[in-house]
Amino acid sequence: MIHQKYYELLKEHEKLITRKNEVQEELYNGIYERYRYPVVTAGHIPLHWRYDLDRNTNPHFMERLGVNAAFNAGAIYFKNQYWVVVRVEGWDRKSFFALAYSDTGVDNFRFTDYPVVWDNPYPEETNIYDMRLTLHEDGYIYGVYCSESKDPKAPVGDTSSAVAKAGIVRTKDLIHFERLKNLTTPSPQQRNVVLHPEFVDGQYAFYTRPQDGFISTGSGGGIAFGLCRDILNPVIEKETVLDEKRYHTVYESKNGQGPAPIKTDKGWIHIAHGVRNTAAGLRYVIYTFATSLDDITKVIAKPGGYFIAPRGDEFIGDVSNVVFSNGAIVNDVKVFIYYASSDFRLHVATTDIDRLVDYTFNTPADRFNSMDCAELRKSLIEKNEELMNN
Ligand code: M1P
Repeated sequence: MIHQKYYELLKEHEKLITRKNEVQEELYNGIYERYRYPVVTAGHIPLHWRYDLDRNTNPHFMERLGVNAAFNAGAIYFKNQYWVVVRVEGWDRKSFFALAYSDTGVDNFRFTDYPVVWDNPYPEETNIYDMRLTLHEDGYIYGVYCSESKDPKAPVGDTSSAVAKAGIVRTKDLIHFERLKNLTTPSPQQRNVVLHPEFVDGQYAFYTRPQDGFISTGSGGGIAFGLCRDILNPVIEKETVLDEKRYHTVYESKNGQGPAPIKTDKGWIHIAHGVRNTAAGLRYVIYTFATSLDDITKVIAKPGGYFIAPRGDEFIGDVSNVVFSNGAIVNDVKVFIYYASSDFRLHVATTDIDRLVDYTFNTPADRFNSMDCAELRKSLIEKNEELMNN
Protein backbone atom coordinates (compact mmCIF):
# COMPACT_ATOMS: atom_id res chain seq x y z
CA MET A 1 0.00 0.00 0.00
CA ILE A 2 1.30 3.45 -0.90
CA HIS A 3 2.24 5.70 2.02
CA GLN A 4 -0.12 8.68 2.49
CA LYS A 5 2.85 11.09 2.68
CA TYR A 6 3.59 10.35 -0.98
CA TYR A 7 0.41 12.07 -2.10
CA GLU A 8 1.22 15.19 -0.05
CA LEU A 9 4.74 15.43 -1.49
CA LEU A 10 3.50 14.68 -4.99
CA LYS A 11 1.35 17.84 -4.99
CA GLU A 12 4.37 19.95 -3.98
CA HIS A 13 6.54 18.21 -6.56
CA GLU A 14 4.03 18.91 -9.34
CA LYS A 15 3.89 22.56 -8.24
CA LEU A 16 7.69 22.79 -8.49
CA ILE A 17 8.03 21.22 -11.91
CA THR A 18 5.14 23.20 -13.44
CA ARG A 19 6.24 26.55 -11.97
CA LYS A 20 6.44 29.23 -14.67
CA ASN A 21 9.85 30.78 -15.05
CA GLU A 22 10.43 34.48 -15.60
CA VAL A 23 13.23 36.65 -16.93
CA GLN A 24 15.22 38.48 -14.26
CA GLU A 25 14.78 41.94 -15.79
CA GLU A 26 16.95 43.49 -13.06
CA LEU A 27 19.95 41.59 -14.48
CA TYR A 28 19.67 43.18 -17.96
CA ASN A 29 22.94 43.23 -19.90
CA GLY A 30 21.72 43.20 -23.52
CA ILE A 31 23.63 39.97 -24.18
CA TYR A 32 21.29 37.30 -22.77
CA GLU A 33 18.43 36.84 -20.32
CA ARG A 34 18.83 35.10 -16.99
CA TYR A 35 15.85 33.48 -15.29
CA ARG A 36 14.46 33.69 -11.77
CA TYR A 37 14.43 29.93 -11.12
CA PRO A 38 16.78 27.08 -11.97
CA VAL A 39 15.28 24.83 -14.66
CA VAL A 40 16.25 21.54 -13.01
CA THR A 41 17.17 20.80 -9.39
CA ALA A 42 17.43 17.70 -7.22
CA GLY A 43 13.82 18.49 -6.25
CA HIS A 44 12.72 17.88 -9.85
CA ILE A 45 13.74 14.21 -9.66
CA PRO A 46 10.58 12.09 -9.46
CA LEU A 47 9.66 11.07 -5.93
CA HIS A 48 9.47 7.39 -6.82
CA TRP A 49 13.15 7.51 -7.88
CA ARG A 50 14.04 8.51 -4.33
CA TYR A 51 11.47 7.09 -1.93
CA ASP A 52 10.28 3.57 -1.39
CA LEU A 53 6.53 4.31 -1.56
CA ASP A 54 5.52 1.12 0.24
CA ARG A 55 4.07 1.80 3.70
CA ASN A 56 5.12 -1.68 4.87
CA THR A 57 8.79 -1.49 3.93
CA ASN A 58 9.12 2.26 4.54
CA PRO A 59 6.79 3.18 7.42
CA HIS A 60 8.60 6.51 8.08
CA PHE A 61 8.56 7.38 4.41
CA MET A 62 12.32 7.85 4.34
CA GLU A 63 14.18 9.01 1.31
CA ARG A 64 16.02 5.73 0.61
CA LEU A 65 17.97 6.73 -2.48
CA GLY A 66 18.40 10.47 -2.05
CA VAL A 67 19.56 12.81 -4.80
CA ASN A 68 22.15 15.43 -3.90
CA ALA A 69 22.28 17.53 -7.06
CA ALA A 70 21.10 17.79 -10.66
CA PHE A 71 23.43 19.86 -12.80
CA ASN A 72 25.84 19.93 -15.82
CA ALA A 73 23.49 18.88 -18.63
CA GLY A 74 23.98 18.20 -22.32
CA ALA A 75 21.10 19.48 -24.46
CA ILE A 76 19.39 18.89 -27.78
CA TYR A 77 16.23 19.96 -29.59
CA PHE A 78 14.49 16.70 -30.48
CA LYS A 79 10.99 16.10 -31.84
CA ASN A 80 9.94 19.70 -31.12
CA GLN A 81 10.99 19.58 -27.49
CA TYR A 82 13.94 20.78 -25.47
CA TRP A 83 15.85 17.83 -24.00
CA VAL A 84 18.55 17.86 -21.36
CA VAL A 85 20.69 14.93 -20.28
CA VAL A 86 21.28 15.86 -16.68
CA ARG A 87 24.14 14.84 -14.42
CA VAL A 88 22.22 13.52 -11.42
CA GLU A 89 24.30 12.87 -8.33
CA GLY A 90 23.02 10.57 -5.61
CA TRP A 91 23.73 10.97 -1.93
CA ASP A 92 26.34 8.28 -2.58
CA ARG A 93 28.36 10.71 -4.74
CA LYS A 94 27.88 8.63 -7.87
CA SER A 95 26.57 10.55 -10.88
CA PHE A 96 24.34 9.07 -13.54
CA PHE A 97 22.47 10.48 -16.52
CA ALA A 98 18.75 11.19 -16.71
CA LEU A 99 16.77 12.82 -19.50
CA ALA A 100 14.25 15.59 -18.95
CA TYR A 101 12.20 17.42 -21.57
CA SER A 102 10.22 20.63 -21.84
CA ASP A 103 8.02 22.41 -24.38
CA THR A 104 9.43 25.85 -23.54
CA GLY A 105 13.10 25.25 -22.77
CA VAL A 106 12.93 27.57 -19.76
CA ASP A 107 10.56 25.74 -17.42
CA ASN A 108 8.35 22.65 -16.97
CA PHE A 109 11.17 20.13 -17.34
CA ARG A 110 9.94 16.62 -16.58
CA PHE A 111 12.09 13.49 -16.33
CA THR A 112 11.43 10.44 -18.50
CA ASP A 113 10.53 7.11 -16.89
CA TYR A 114 14.00 5.87 -15.93
CA PRO A 115 17.62 6.99 -15.60
CA VAL A 116 19.67 6.36 -18.76
CA VAL A 117 21.41 2.97 -18.70
CA TRP A 118 23.40 0.97 -21.23
CA ASP A 119 25.55 -2.17 -21.28
CA ASN A 120 28.84 -1.10 -19.78
CA PRO A 121 31.97 -2.81 -21.13
CA TYR A 122 34.23 -0.93 -18.68
CA PRO A 123 33.88 -2.50 -15.19
CA GLU A 124 36.52 -0.12 -13.77
CA GLU A 125 34.37 2.92 -14.69
CA THR A 126 33.24 4.31 -11.32
CA ASN A 127 31.69 7.68 -12.05
CA ILE A 128 30.17 9.21 -15.19
CA TYR A 129 29.28 12.84 -15.83
CA ASP A 130 29.07 15.94 -18.05
CA MET A 131 27.68 14.51 -21.28
CA ARG A 132 27.83 16.66 -24.41
CA LEU A 133 25.21 15.78 -27.02
CA THR A 134 26.05 16.27 -30.70
CA LEU A 135 23.73 15.56 -33.60
CA HIS A 136 26.35 14.46 -36.09
CA GLU A 137 25.95 14.59 -39.85
CA ASP A 138 26.33 10.77 -39.88
CA GLY A 139 22.76 10.67 -38.48
CA TYR A 140 23.52 9.62 -34.87
CA ILE A 141 23.20 11.66 -31.71
CA TYR A 142 26.49 11.15 -29.85
CA GLY A 143 27.00 11.61 -26.16
CA VAL A 144 30.59 12.14 -25.04
CA TYR A 145 31.09 12.15 -21.28
CA CYS A 146 33.73 11.86 -18.58
CA SER A 147 34.35 8.24 -17.62
CA GLU A 148 36.21 8.24 -14.32
CA SER A 149 38.06 5.35 -12.68
CA LYS A 150 40.41 4.90 -9.74
CA ASP A 151 44.02 5.37 -10.84
CA PRO A 152 45.38 1.80 -11.10
CA LYS A 153 48.88 3.19 -10.45
CA ALA A 154 47.89 4.94 -7.21
CA PRO A 155 50.10 3.89 -4.29
CA VAL A 156 48.50 1.80 -1.55
CA GLY A 157 46.58 4.14 0.76
CA ASP A 158 45.84 6.68 -1.99
CA THR A 159 42.11 6.28 -2.38
CA SER A 160 41.60 9.56 -4.25
CA SER A 161 43.73 9.52 -7.39
CA ALA A 162 41.62 9.03 -10.47
CA VAL A 163 41.87 8.79 -14.24
CA ALA A 164 39.45 10.64 -16.53
CA LYS A 165 38.72 9.35 -20.04
CA ALA A 166 36.21 10.29 -22.73
CA GLY A 167 33.39 7.74 -22.87
CA ILE A 168 31.21 7.68 -25.99
CA VAL A 169 27.61 6.57 -26.51
CA ARG A 170 25.30 7.04 -29.45
CA THR A 171 21.56 6.89 -30.03
CA LYS A 172 18.96 7.76 -32.60
CA ASP A 173 15.93 7.95 -30.32
CA LEU A 174 17.21 9.08 -26.89
CA ILE A 175 15.94 5.74 -25.59
CA HIS A 176 18.44 3.11 -26.72
CA PHE A 177 22.07 4.02 -26.14
CA GLU A 178 24.97 2.09 -27.64
CA ARG A 179 28.22 2.34 -25.66
CA LEU A 180 31.23 2.71 -27.96
CA LYS A 181 34.86 2.41 -26.95
CA ASN A 182 36.57 5.13 -24.92
CA LEU A 183 38.43 7.69 -27.01
CA THR A 184 42.19 7.18 -27.06
CA THR A 185 44.34 10.33 -27.28
CA PRO A 186 48.02 11.17 -26.76
CA SER A 187 47.09 12.72 -23.39
CA PRO A 188 46.99 10.42 -20.31
CA GLN A 189 43.73 12.02 -19.09
CA GLN A 190 40.80 13.70 -20.81
CA ARG A 191 37.76 15.63 -19.64
CA ASN A 192 35.48 18.07 -21.51
CA VAL A 193 35.75 16.19 -24.80
CA VAL A 194 33.15 17.22 -27.39
CA LEU A 195 32.33 15.88 -30.85
CA HIS A 196 32.13 18.45 -33.66
CA PRO A 197 28.84 18.06 -35.61
CA GLU A 198 30.42 17.82 -39.07
CA PHE A 199 33.08 15.66 -40.65
CA VAL A 200 36.39 17.45 -41.14
CA ASP A 201 38.54 16.07 -43.97
CA GLY A 202 36.19 13.06 -43.96
CA GLN A 203 36.98 12.31 -40.30
CA TYR A 204 35.28 12.68 -36.94
CA ALA A 205 36.57 15.83 -35.24
CA PHE A 206 36.81 16.19 -31.47
CA TYR A 207 37.55 19.07 -29.12
CA THR A 208 39.70 17.67 -26.34
CA ARG A 209 41.37 19.02 -23.21
CA PRO A 210 44.75 17.37 -22.73
CA GLN A 211 45.64 17.07 -19.06
CA ASP A 212 48.45 15.40 -17.12
CA GLY A 213 46.55 15.08 -13.87
CA PHE A 214 42.95 14.48 -12.83
CA ILE A 215 42.33 18.02 -11.52
CA SER A 216 45.27 20.02 -12.86
CA THR A 217 45.79 20.11 -16.61
CA GLY A 218 49.54 20.59 -16.03
CA SER A 219 51.31 20.79 -19.37
CA GLY A 220 47.96 20.45 -21.20
CA GLY A 221 47.79 23.90 -22.80
CA GLY A 222 44.06 24.45 -23.31
CA ILE A 223 41.18 23.42 -25.55
CA ALA A 224 42.58 21.21 -28.28
CA PHE A 225 41.37 19.57 -31.44
CA GLY A 226 42.00 16.20 -33.06
CA LEU A 227 40.72 13.99 -35.85
CA CYS A 228 39.62 10.37 -35.66
CA ARG A 229 39.10 8.08 -38.63
CA ASP A 230 36.87 5.42 -37.08
CA ILE A 231 34.25 6.19 -34.45
CA LEU A 232 34.00 2.48 -33.57
CA ASN A 233 37.71 2.40 -32.81
CA PRO A 234 38.17 6.03 -31.78
CA VAL A 235 41.80 7.09 -31.74
CA ILE A 236 43.19 10.62 -32.01
CA GLU A 237 46.85 10.56 -32.92
CA LYS A 238 47.55 14.28 -32.75
CA GLU A 239 46.03 16.99 -30.58
CA THR A 240 46.56 20.64 -31.46
CA VAL A 241 45.74 23.32 -28.91
CA LEU A 242 43.43 25.93 -30.44
CA ASP A 243 42.43 28.02 -27.40
CA GLU A 244 45.21 28.39 -24.87
CA LYS A 245 45.06 29.05 -21.15
CA ARG A 246 46.89 32.27 -20.35
CA TYR A 247 48.33 34.19 -17.40
CA HIS A 248 45.97 36.57 -15.60
CA THR A 249 42.85 35.85 -17.60
CA VAL A 250 39.62 34.12 -16.58
CA TYR A 251 41.06 30.94 -18.12
CA GLU A 252 44.44 31.15 -16.43
CA SER A 253 44.48 27.70 -14.75
CA LYS A 254 42.46 25.68 -17.25
CA ASN A 255 39.60 25.80 -19.70
CA GLY A 256 37.31 23.39 -21.51
CA GLN A 257 34.93 23.30 -24.46
CA GLY A 258 31.27 23.51 -23.40
CA PRO A 259 28.57 22.26 -25.80
CA ALA A 260 29.33 21.45 -29.45
CA PRO A 261 30.01 24.76 -31.25
CA ILE A 262 27.15 26.65 -32.90
CA LYS A 263 27.44 27.26 -36.65
CA THR A 264 26.71 30.83 -37.81
CA ASP A 265 27.38 32.75 -41.04
CA LYS A 266 30.41 34.37 -39.44
CA GLY A 267 32.00 31.34 -37.82
CA TRP A 268 31.57 28.59 -35.24
CA ILE A 269 30.65 30.05 -31.87
CA HIS A 270 32.13 28.19 -28.92
CA ILE A 271 30.82 28.37 -25.38
CA ALA A 272 33.57 27.30 -23.00
CA HIS A 273 34.50 27.45 -19.34
CA GLY A 274 37.57 29.10 -17.90
CA VAL A 275 39.08 28.48 -14.48
CA ARG A 276 41.33 30.57 -12.29
CA ASN A 277 42.59 30.09 -8.77
CA THR A 278 41.66 32.34 -5.85
CA ALA A 279 42.24 32.32 -2.09
CA ALA A 280 38.75 30.75 -1.85
CA GLY A 281 39.52 28.00 -4.37
CA LEU A 282 38.90 27.64 -8.08
CA ARG A 283 36.49 30.04 -9.82
CA TYR A 284 34.73 28.75 -12.97
CA VAL A 285 33.17 31.16 -15.47
CA ILE A 286 31.82 30.79 -19.00
CA TYR A 287 33.31 32.60 -22.00
CA THR A 288 32.85 32.49 -25.78
CA PHE A 289 35.09 32.54 -28.82
CA ALA A 290 34.65 31.92 -32.54
CA THR A 291 36.55 29.75 -35.00
CA SER A 292 36.73 30.05 -38.76
CA LEU A 293 34.29 28.18 -41.01
CA ASP A 294 37.23 27.42 -43.34
CA ASP A 295 39.64 26.28 -40.67
CA ILE A 296 37.96 25.19 -37.47
CA THR A 297 41.26 25.26 -35.57
CA LYS A 298 41.65 29.01 -36.12
CA VAL A 299 40.23 31.36 -33.47
CA ILE A 300 38.90 34.47 -35.25
CA ALA A 301 37.18 36.32 -32.38
CA LYS A 302 37.37 36.21 -28.62
CA PRO A 303 35.81 38.75 -26.25
CA GLY A 304 37.82 39.66 -23.18
CA GLY A 305 36.67 38.24 -19.85
CA TYR A 306 33.62 36.21 -19.03
CA PHE A 307 30.23 35.75 -20.68
CA ILE A 308 28.47 34.27 -17.64
CA ALA A 309 29.73 34.31 -14.05
CA PRO A 310 27.84 33.19 -10.93
CA ARG A 311 25.29 35.68 -9.50
CA GLY A 312 23.32 35.60 -6.22
CA ASP A 313 22.37 32.09 -5.14
CA GLU A 314 24.43 30.63 -7.96
CA PHE A 315 27.58 31.24 -5.92
CA ILE A 316 26.62 28.61 -3.37
CA GLY A 317 26.60 24.87 -3.81
CA ASP A 318 28.73 21.76 -3.46
CA VAL A 319 31.60 23.40 -5.32
CA SER A 320 30.98 27.12 -4.88
CA ASN A 321 31.85 29.94 -7.30
CA VAL A 322 31.25 27.75 -10.37
CA VAL A 323 29.22 28.13 -13.53
CA PHE A 324 29.66 25.39 -16.10
CA SER A 325 27.90 24.77 -19.40
CA ASN A 326 27.90 21.59 -21.46
CA GLY A 327 24.56 22.08 -23.26
CA ALA A 328 23.03 24.58 -25.66
CA ILE A 329 20.08 24.47 -28.04
CA VAL A 330 19.50 26.57 -31.14
CA ASN A 331 15.86 26.62 -32.22
CA ASP A 332 15.54 28.74 -35.36
CA VAL A 333 17.26 31.95 -34.21
CA LYS A 334 16.75 31.47 -30.47
CA VAL A 335 19.60 30.17 -28.36
CA PHE A 336 19.18 28.40 -25.02
CA ILE A 337 22.35 28.05 -22.99
CA TYR A 338 22.04 25.52 -20.18
CA TYR A 339 24.51 26.19 -17.40
CA ALA A 340 24.86 24.79 -13.92
CA SER A 341 25.83 26.71 -10.84
CA SER A 342 28.20 25.50 -8.16
CA ASP A 343 27.82 21.83 -9.16
CA PHE A 344 24.30 21.87 -7.75
CA ARG A 345 21.46 22.94 -10.06
CA LEU A 346 20.78 23.73 -13.72
CA HIS A 347 19.80 27.12 -15.17
CA VAL A 348 19.14 28.53 -18.60
CA ALA A 349 20.21 31.79 -20.24
CA THR A 350 18.50 32.76 -23.49
CA THR A 351 19.71 34.88 -26.36
CA ASP A 352 19.56 34.74 -30.16
CA ILE A 353 22.07 34.11 -32.91
CA ASP A 354 22.35 37.83 -33.77
CA ARG A 355 23.21 38.82 -30.23
CA LEU A 356 25.57 35.89 -29.72
CA VAL A 357 27.45 36.79 -32.91
CA ASP A 358 27.47 40.50 -32.03
CA TYR A 359 28.76 39.74 -28.52
CA THR A 360 31.46 37.34 -29.72
CA PHE A 361 32.72 39.41 -32.65
CA ASN A 362 32.25 42.98 -31.37
CA THR A 363 33.12 42.81 -27.69
CA PRO A 364 36.69 44.08 -27.26
CA ALA A 365 39.32 41.38 -26.87
CA ASP A 366 41.34 41.07 -23.67
CA ARG A 367 44.25 43.55 -23.68
CA PHE A 368 46.14 41.37 -21.15
CA ASN A 369 47.39 44.19 -18.91
CA SER A 370 45.74 46.73 -16.64
CA MET A 371 46.97 49.93 -18.31
CA ASP A 372 45.80 48.88 -21.78
CA CYS A 373 42.44 47.83 -20.29
CA ALA A 374 42.10 51.23 -18.58
CA GLU A 375 42.97 52.97 -21.89
CA LEU A 376 40.31 50.88 -23.65
CA ARG A 377 37.68 51.92 -21.11
CA LYS A 378 38.82 55.56 -21.33
CA SER A 379 38.30 55.54 -25.10
CA LEU A 380 34.75 54.18 -24.60
CA ILE A 381 34.01 56.95 -22.08
CA GLU A 382 35.39 59.62 -24.44
CA LYS A 383 33.33 58.30 -27.35
CA ASN A 384 30.20 58.34 -25.18
CA GLU A 385 30.96 61.82 -23.82
CA GLU A 386 31.00 63.14 -27.35
CA LEU A 387 27.53 61.67 -27.90
CA MET A 388 26.24 62.88 -24.54
CA ASN A 389 27.50 66.43 -25.15
CA ASN A 390 25.91 66.78 -28.57
O1 M1P B 1 33.71 21.45 -10.07
C1 M1P B 1 33.70 22.24 -11.22
C2 M1P B 1 33.82 21.38 -12.48
O2 M1P B 1 35.05 20.66 -12.42
C3 M1P B 1 35.37 19.84 -13.52
O3 M1P B 1 35.65 20.62 -14.67
P1 M1P B 1 37.19 20.74 -15.19
O4 M1P B 1 37.51 19.40 -15.73
O5 M1P B 1 37.27 21.81 -16.21
O6 M1P B 1 37.97 21.08 -13.98
C4 M1P B 1 34.26 18.86 -13.84
O7 M1P B 1 34.29 17.84 -12.88
C5 M1P B 1 32.88 19.49 -13.82
O8 M1P B 1 31.91 18.46 -13.76
C6 M1P B 1 32.68 20.38 -12.60
O9 M1P B 1 31.47 21.10 -12.75
